[in-house]
Amino acid sequence: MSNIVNYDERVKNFDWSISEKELGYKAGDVINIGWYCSDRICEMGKANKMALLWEGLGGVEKKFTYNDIRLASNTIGTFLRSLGVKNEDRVCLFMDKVPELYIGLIGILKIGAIAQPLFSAFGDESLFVRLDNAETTAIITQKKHLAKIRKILDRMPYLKHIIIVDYDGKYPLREREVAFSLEEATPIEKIDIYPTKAESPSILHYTSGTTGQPKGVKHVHYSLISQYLTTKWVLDNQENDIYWCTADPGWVTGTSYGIIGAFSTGVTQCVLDSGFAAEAWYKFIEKYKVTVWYSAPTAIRSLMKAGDEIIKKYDLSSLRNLASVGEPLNAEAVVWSEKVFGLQFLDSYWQTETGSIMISNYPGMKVKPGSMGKPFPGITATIIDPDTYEPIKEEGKIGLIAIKPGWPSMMRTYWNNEETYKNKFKNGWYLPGDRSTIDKDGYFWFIGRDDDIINTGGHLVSPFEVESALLEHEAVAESAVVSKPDVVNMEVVKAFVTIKAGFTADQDLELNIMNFIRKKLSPLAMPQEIEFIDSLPKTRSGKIMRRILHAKEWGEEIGDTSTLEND
Ligand code: 6R9
Repeated sequence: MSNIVNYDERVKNFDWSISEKELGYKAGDVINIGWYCSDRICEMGKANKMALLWEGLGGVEKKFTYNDIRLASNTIGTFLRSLGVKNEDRVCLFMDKVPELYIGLIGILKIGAIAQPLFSAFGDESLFVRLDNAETTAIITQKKHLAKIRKILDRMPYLKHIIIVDYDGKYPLREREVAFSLEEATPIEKIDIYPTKAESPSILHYTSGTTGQPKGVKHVHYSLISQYLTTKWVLDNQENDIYWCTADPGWVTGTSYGIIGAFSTGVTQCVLDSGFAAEAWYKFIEKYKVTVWYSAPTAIRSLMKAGDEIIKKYDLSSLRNLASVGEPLNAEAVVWSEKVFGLQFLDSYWQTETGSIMISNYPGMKVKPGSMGKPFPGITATIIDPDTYEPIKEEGKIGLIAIKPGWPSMMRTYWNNEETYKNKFKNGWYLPGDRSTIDKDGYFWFIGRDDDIINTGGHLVSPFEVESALLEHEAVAESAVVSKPDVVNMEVVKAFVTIKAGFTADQDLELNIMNFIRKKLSPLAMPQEIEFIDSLPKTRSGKIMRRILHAKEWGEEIGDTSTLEND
């Protein structure tokens, strides 16, 4: 039987105290996610249960029991303390999906510091703006990412420690750099876990905004109450499951469900630290006998593209619950997964700010392929009119998704940006910035974002950030960045660029600019196409009208152009 048993019954009788009771937490108690993800599972008699089965490039394997996770996170926490890292200091995790990333996050939380996970493919500029905003004290990284940090080091006086987890002694360490090897360090049996309370900060996740630099989403230790219960009721993790969350902990899914949800429910999880390849993924599922699989539409579409034939080569019969997040999951993908795996992917909707799943499909509830499902028990969600901010009653009408604030894992603010945080609330509702319809049965159907943010393969990219970076290229005079359709990633980045005199708009320049952005920001933010044009469409007040360029890319009606400069 599934953990949720019956969705409608759970909605009727819901109280977050269900989760608090299961976790043995009472209001006012100390609550430390690091402890819940390791020590508590050991105290429940599962010290020798496998917690993490890790596989890296070339098939290298590492295995950690819950006791190993407990000791290793104590060791990392103690090491950070020995450097002088204190509670509420920001400690960035800037690594590929290596075990130190998973265990490091737990160690940071144990000492009451704030974990700041960042996607390791970020270039130096993406890294700098996020570390600078958070005034990060320490960064834990691998030697392969060191050059990016060294490049921006002079601009970061607050960054006191650069901790390298795989230092090999080949080149001398420079100022502020220090080596730490989990394998060589003496395991620490006991650590004084910092007595964090419900509202103590835990994680700072950066997400893209439409205007301005990325925003630091501040979460607190109480978020566990949501993350634990949603993991149980949506992903349905049970005692003997082998769970695979394909997300990178540089993004929120990888922490809320790849670390906190996984370890706090005491499941055995596996991690594949290599890029996407259909056969490698199927092989991984077969090898580890994955039962619960949380992935993303782009990956599912890539698997569909790879064809049904290769699936027959693998025994995937262990799979029993599949879920997806990050971008719209098309109906075809749900129908396809039922055909090839005998299971439908359960779509789930949420965002960095919400910290946990808000709207979802649930084991046992009827899935309408293409719909995101219904609000999680305890979550009041609706759609509201964009002008009046009043709930929409008419069936089929499009409105802004609106959620009643107050669930445990809601962000507490944007770091150093309370004003933008406040703007996310209207008429007593939290607005995630997405549009949807609701059908007569209460199912939500995603329509699109309510801003210019580009969702490429489930990753949000701010057009503003790409435009700012483009302006730093010597040949670029002006630029406008929009999305364009893509079969696998749904959307990719496209840049319209006007160039300065003396440069030639040719393929070499296009490649040169693409590479410039890839290195500076990330491969995700890199435009897949650059179109050189003579002038950008602007309003009479000089604002670039991305809307017109966007409509052109998507073959849509251009709409009202009465404010255009060159009519
Ligand atoms: C968890 C995560 C959040 C944005 C969100 C929305 C889009 C997420 C979706 C979805 C359609 C779904 N999104 N889940 N769109 N269907 N099931 O992805 O967080 O990186 O902050 O992105 O992604 O636009 O507002 P984050």
